[in-house]
Amino acid sequence: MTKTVRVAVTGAAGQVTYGMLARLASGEVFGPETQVILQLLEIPKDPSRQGLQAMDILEGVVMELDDCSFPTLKDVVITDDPMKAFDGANFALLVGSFPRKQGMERKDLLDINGKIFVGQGKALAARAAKDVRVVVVGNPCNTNCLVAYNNAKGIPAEQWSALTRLDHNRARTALAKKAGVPNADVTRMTIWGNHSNTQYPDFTNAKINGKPATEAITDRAWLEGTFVPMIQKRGAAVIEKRGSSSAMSAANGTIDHVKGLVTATPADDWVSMAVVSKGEYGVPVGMVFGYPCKTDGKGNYTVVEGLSLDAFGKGKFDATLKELTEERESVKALLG
Ligand code: NAX
Repeated sequence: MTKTVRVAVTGAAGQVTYGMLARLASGEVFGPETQVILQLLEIPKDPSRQGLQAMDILEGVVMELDDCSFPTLKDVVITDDPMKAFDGANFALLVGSFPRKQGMERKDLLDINGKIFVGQGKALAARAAKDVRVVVVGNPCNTNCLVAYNNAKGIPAEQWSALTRLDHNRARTALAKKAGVPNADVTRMTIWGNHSNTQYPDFTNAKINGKPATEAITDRAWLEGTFVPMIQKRGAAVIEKRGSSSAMSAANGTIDHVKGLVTATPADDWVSMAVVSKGEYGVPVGMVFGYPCKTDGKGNYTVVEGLSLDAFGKGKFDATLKELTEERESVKALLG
């Protein structure tokens, strides 16, 4: 055991995190030679409230982590103080956020969550390790990432990302099923834009067995009229069946995202991540936008440039860009 990695996780008593923590601790992500310290953040206990609270649940989760007896898990810290949770963190997985409640406008959600991410951005800047990689999962994840990044002076843009990997995985499987091939045969999937129902899962640049996906799946009406809306609304479809939002698959997407950062992307493939734009594909500089990315295995990525979109794709791209522009406008006051 030569190396130690500190992984801060927020929303640590939640459903998504429950599917992630054992995998982070087990060596699956950081390897058998790396010791993991989990630094878990939850909201403070409310003494006026009766019954089980997030901190109680988190204590139970920590008992379970102990009971896994992972040789790679060095320590677990639980706290309600972001300064403590982010102290020396090499990775910060920001999963916790305020859920949308019935009757709430998207703007209200952006506002409540925006404030959480202002504080977490500042705490990350004050306490995280210089090499910290921040991954935002809590929704609306692109804009939460934008807010945190803008309030974390000193943490470079290249160290921030938000999760579109679950959408990527969903899209990949859907194309594989339609083409009747194993999931692994589908490569170069891209989720453009926002992790929301305006995202564009790009079938035009995807490959199946190294050839354009549109050669394996020639039913363009299915691709445009069924596949795209199915991926855009997949989260809602899971809620309808399961009664609660995607958790196992979201945890898996987050694990894939982090693995994607610590493992170089294969030469003939790329991954989907929402990252701080440098203006690629005409997106305003500084916007957190879903792109195809390649990673070097050392936490660094580059956006894959030079892809073209047809008229259908351009329309979808513009729609998701418009939504992110509006989201950015509505949190303008929080951008430091
Ligand atoms: P849960 O409600 O089960 O868990 C969220 C946890 O966050 C709760 O335990 C809550 O106490 C905690 N929390 C709230 N505010 C906090 C704060 N300021 N600091 C620390 N912890 C805080 O939700 P879950 O199903 O786990 O989903 C977590 C987040 O992931 C949600 O925002 C959800 O919308 C988002 N998702 C994002 C996905 C993506 O692909 N980007 C997909 C799945 C998931 O829906």
